Amino acid sequence: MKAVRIIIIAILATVAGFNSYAQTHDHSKITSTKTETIKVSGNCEMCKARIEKAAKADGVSKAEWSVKTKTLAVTFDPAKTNIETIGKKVASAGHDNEKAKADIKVYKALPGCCQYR
Ligand SMILES: [Cu+2]
Repeated sequence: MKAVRIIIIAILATVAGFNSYAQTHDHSKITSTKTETIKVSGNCEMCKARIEKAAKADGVSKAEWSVKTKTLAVTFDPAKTNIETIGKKVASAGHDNEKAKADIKVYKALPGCCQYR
């Protein structure tokens, strides 16, 4: 019967080990990021800087706009923001995109080289 007792102790120790593992390993605290790409109107390097600056708000870890393809790739925390919000931020800086259009007043205030319409 000694062997049985040892096996039971071994099982209990394993279960206890799992429990403490679960407690120190809270899955709700792990943040996952999402990357999405949207079309954003613009012309030049100045536009690039403006678009990326506008997109980099709370929850956005990476924003990169391409002058060549006119696409903005954003990496963000879906718990903090979403692509619609990011699109609105970019539009409020003067750049039309898939999610929102820039206000005419904001657009007219852009430097001449940046006016894409
Ligand atoms: Cu520009």
